[in-house]
Amino acid sequence: MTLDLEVHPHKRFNPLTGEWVLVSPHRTQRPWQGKQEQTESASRPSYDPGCYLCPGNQRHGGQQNPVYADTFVFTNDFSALLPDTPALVENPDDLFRVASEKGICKVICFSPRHDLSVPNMTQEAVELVVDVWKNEYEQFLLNPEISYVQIFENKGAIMGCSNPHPHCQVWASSGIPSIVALEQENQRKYREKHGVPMLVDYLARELEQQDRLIYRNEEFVVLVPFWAVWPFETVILPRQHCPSMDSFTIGQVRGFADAYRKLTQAYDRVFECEFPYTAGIHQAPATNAIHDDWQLHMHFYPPLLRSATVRKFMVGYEMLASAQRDITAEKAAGVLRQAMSRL
Ligand code: H2U
Ligand code: ZN
Repeated sequence: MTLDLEVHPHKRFNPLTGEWVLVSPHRTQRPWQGKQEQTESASRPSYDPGCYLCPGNQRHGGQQNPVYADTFVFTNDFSALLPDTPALVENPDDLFRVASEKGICKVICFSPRHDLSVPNMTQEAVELVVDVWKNEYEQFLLNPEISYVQIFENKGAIMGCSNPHPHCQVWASSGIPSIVALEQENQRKYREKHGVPMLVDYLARELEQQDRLIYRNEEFVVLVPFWAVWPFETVILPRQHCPSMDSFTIGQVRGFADAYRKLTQAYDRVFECEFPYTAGIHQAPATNAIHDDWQLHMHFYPPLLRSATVRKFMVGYEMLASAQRDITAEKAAGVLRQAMSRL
């Protein structure tokens, strides 16, 4: 008997992180009597007087938002990283190690409209968001205190999003965060061994195999990674080698915005709800060194599994032993392609 990836339990390797995920395709049949999530009400006012992100409103810190017309960027009033943290000579203690970390945290409002989210914003409006991301990355590139810029979006209360007003966060830090450092080291090793950036090779192979592809335009491809952990996890990958956003052409800004919109539109169709996720861009450190090992990409980690109200829990085996998934990446890609065809 040969191993059938659609039938038999198996492990898949994530070359970016060096971790394995256990895939158990036979397990989706099990009954579910556990937690049902609340579905979020889709109808919201276009302006909410109680929202701290709406134009003209006051934030918790006492600051007042301008009456902005498209995007709006401000320094997070409750920043996790601060620019003036004192330096520390790292002690050599293997058990109680401490390091200083400086940084700047910002919030980016995508639109003045409280009721919108990326899938129902216009292409032009999402392009402005991508332009802001590019601009933020470029500004931090000039700041010698900053090494890495993490752009991320928490969408939906289930993912810890504090407010439905469309927004994302930027945390720029003096150090390289752990997951990014891991991806960096694995991309470095891959290019050293094969002479080509890992994700450039990977996309070429996915374009040949086709079974995990969801969407493509001239500049970007959306797919379910072979090693996906979350049920409907996806990644947006550039077709060209592109370590970071500062080199984005107008065509890439347009293509990235299009891929981001189409993917989130398809997500909303899967269970006919506002599909929650955490998404974020991984890219080269914001320093002037050459980062040719890097290929920029955007991860989407949505928690829903069976319906708008039943999520995947990362508990038990996942917390103690290894990540695990029930539906295969290929099945998930099929569902997402189906949803994409209904747009
Ligand atoms: P999340 O929805 O992803 O939590 O992002 C909202 C951020 O907005 C959060 O980090 C900040 C919170 O600190 N915030 C302000 O900066 N000012 C406010 O008045 C409220 C929330
Ligand atoms: Zn609002």
